Amino acid sequence: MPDKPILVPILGDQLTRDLASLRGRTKDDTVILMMEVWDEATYVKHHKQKIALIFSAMRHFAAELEDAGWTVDYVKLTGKDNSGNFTGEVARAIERHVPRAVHVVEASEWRVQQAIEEWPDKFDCEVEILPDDRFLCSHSEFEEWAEGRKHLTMEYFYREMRKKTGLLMNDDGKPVGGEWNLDKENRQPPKGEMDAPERPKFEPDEITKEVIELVEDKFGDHFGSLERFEWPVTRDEAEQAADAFFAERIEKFGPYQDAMVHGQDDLYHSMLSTSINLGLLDPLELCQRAEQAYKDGKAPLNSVEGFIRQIIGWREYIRGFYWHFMPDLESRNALNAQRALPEFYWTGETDMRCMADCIRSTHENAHAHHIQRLMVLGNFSLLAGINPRDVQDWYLAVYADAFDWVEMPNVVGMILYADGGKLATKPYAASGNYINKMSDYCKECTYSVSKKTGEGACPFNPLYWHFMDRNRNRLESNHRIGRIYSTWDRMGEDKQRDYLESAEKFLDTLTPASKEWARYED
Ligand code: FAD
Ligand code: DLZ
Ligand code: SF4
Repeated sequence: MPDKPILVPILGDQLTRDLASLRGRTKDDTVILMMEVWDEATYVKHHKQKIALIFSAMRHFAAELEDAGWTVDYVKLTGKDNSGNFTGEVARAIERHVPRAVHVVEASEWRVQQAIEEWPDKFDCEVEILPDDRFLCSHSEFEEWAEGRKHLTMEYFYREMRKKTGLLMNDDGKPVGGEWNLDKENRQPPKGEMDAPERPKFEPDEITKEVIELVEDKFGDHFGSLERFEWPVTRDEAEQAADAFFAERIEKFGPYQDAMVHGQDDLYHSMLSTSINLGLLDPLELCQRAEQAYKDGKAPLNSVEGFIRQIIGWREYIRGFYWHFMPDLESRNALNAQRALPEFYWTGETDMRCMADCIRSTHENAHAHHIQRLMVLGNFSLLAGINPRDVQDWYLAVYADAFDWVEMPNVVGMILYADGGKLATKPYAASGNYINKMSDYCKECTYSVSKKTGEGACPFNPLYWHFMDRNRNRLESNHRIGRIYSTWDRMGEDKQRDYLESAEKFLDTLTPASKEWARYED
């Protein structure tokens, strides 16, 4: 080990060779510290695949660094005297290595960053906290953009990011194709048998197998199955996954972005979020590859623009939004939603075929695609008035790509409108019609999507009006939604009563989930 080195802690979602804290460092003067810690693995009861993915990717990354000649001090979960948290492990590493300074890249999550900010006072050596420049928009750039704006509309942020990166921009400063956003071309319902090619699946190697055993042993009661662990766990594998997406699926990614098909879990989605979030893939490089696919005539503009928008638009915006509104965001509940999360979110036991299929995919793959998260699971959570804390815990626990910074704005802002309309201009509320139009779920469902009320009616139908009615005071003045109340008023009292009673009857059947699914007891 080097004498008085620089200690570089690398967190589980910082698995990038070009990380700011490694850039410019020399191998003979640096000790890299990586820590598997109990507190991170248990602050919610993460899906088993999520823990296995993070530990396996961390172990592979440490091995790659060592092969490249770096000194890595890797603390395993079961390592002797593991203190169970980042601060405790950095303290122990300082004792072991007596570094002259600690260089760490800021955490992506508020909770962890709070702990890191205490390090300069806690430790008897210099601590330098570096910005995470893997994101394209810095905290100060986002603040500058947000300053003085009443609405933080993603679309305007996205245009700035297009200009900044030059992606899909003409020399005259106008967007390629003349329009910034081609979303209206990206809403095709599924057509017949969808022929989406299978994404590459990665067989667990020895490192992953060992981690899977560890997870079964220590976290056996967490939600999720480990039977199909197929995630890329190294940069090489993640690149193979990206290659396959750009070669085989990006062409139809755009048009079928919002489509849902029973049992077809990936469709044309990239399935790259875990690799991007862990740092195995660079978001800008992916967007440049997408742009190249367009230039080479291999993918249409609506697919490429749609993909780029998700990354430099939504992903960057969501991260900026999180830091702008934290820590208050976590406790926002603008619609005063108080219902407990229903048990079926964990068991999948429901007759609603759409919900059951999304929960099955979540259980099997630690993944569901965006429109399933938004318009099925999210829409139900909104309409049923489930409290934002329970919903946040669920989404944070069950998806392999879930980190506070990205899960929370999507849940609190996008699906629940619990931020009072800071992120979305209106709630994404929809009746069964939407799901029927965009999926093949309804045709074999126990419920009838065309039935509006009473026995056998699709629950989304009465729940939609129940939601509108109970939130009238909060939503009526919203010009994007106000017209809906004229339809409601024209229905007449009998019909309205039918809707409200049907909804109440359905809500009464929901069994609240035990809190132990999501969290350990204190
Ligand atoms: P694709 O459909 O191929 O999209 C490409 C990429 O765009 C994704 O990999 C992702 O990096 C980015 N992206 C797309 N939409 C969003 C978005 N709304 N916010 C941020 N990035 C986006 N994504 C996460 O990475 N982690 C989460 O914890 C997470 N929680 C979500 C919770 C809810 C309620 C909703 C509605 C969405 C959430 N998303 C989250 C966003 C999105 O659903 C996933 O990024 C996407 O499903 C991942 O699959 P994919 O890689 O195939 O994405
Ligand atoms: C999610 C997670 C888990 C399960 N375990 C670890 C871990 O043991 N060590 C680690 O460095 N990171 C882990 N993570 C990710 C962290 O919870 C957190 O999301 C990141 O540090 C970013 O703040
Ligand atoms: Fe879902 Fe309703 Fe369709 Fe059944 S009928 S699949 S509950 S939208």
